[in-house]
Amino acid sequence: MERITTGHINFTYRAEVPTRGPSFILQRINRQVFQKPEVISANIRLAADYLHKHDPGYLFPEPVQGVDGRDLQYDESGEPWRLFPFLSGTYTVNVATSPAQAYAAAAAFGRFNRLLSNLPIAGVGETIPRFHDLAWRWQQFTDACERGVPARLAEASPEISQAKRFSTLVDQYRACLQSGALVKRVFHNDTKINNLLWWGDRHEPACVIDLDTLMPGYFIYDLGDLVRTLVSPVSEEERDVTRIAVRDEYYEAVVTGYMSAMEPVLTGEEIQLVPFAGKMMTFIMALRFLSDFLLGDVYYQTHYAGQNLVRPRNQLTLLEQLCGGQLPN
Ligand code: GN1
Ligand code: MG
Repeated sequence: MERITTGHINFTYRAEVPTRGPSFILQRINRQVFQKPEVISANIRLAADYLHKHDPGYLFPEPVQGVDGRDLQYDESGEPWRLFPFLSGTYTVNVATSPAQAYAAAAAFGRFNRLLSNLPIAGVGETIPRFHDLAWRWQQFTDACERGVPARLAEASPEISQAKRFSTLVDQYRACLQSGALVKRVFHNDTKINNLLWWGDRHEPACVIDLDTLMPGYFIYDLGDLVRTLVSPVSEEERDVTRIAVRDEYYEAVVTGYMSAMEPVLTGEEIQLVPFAGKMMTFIMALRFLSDFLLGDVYYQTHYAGQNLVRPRNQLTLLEQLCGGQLPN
């Protein structure tokens, strides 16, 4: 069994069963993060049934059901595990290498959003409450600034000051919600580029994966995470901030790719908020990584000391560039 370490939350392995043919993706869900894993399963089931009915040809990776008909199995410590079929002939991408690839990725997530846009949200639970609520994440950040590990507060002092300079984005977020411009629909809520599989032969998107945060949300969350992870020539893990940039033609490709699928769904008021999406999601990730560093790495998996400070430093640099080197107004 081989561990796959690109995700920051769950524990994922590729499991080969030589005598049985296909391989599988075996995953232990992180119970600290997903306190109600059954909600994940129920949401995926609801979406799968909806897609089978309305778009039967759409490739949607569902977990394998056990003989008891359940897709979650608990081990003796009460940890939830599940199995996905491994889709052979596919690969993932961590950084976009052409505007055409960025367009295709954004269009694939846009299509996913469109196909689920009429799924009634009433039956869809929240797998992580207030997940992308920027006002709440700001509150968590200010709390972390008060009760964080003292040595870490000192070490991250430049990043803390840098983050505070973007607080007007929180006001803009609150204003967006209060205006009623955003329509709540079912979204993926984790559209980073490596949550998409590509066909190895055609180099086209195969399917969207990592459906743990499939739940009600706003389109700015999904478009914003696409912008955040597709426009820069380096990923959120890059330590050398001089390599971070907003590639204009990629930004254009992300927005047009996403809109090629979602424009018919979005209202005119929502379309006005397109420029806010990337800034909002880049800021929220900077705050979440930085808060986690301050609290002692309690949420995101890290593979070396200081990784949770590298990440917000990276995201704040990207955010500055998304704001054109200016503070947001
Ligand atoms: C986490 O599970 P993974 O690595 O795809 C996180 C996302 C972040 C992302 C940053 C449940 O996603 O919100 O955008 O890391 N998921 C959760 O890389 O917190
Ligand atoms: Mg993932």
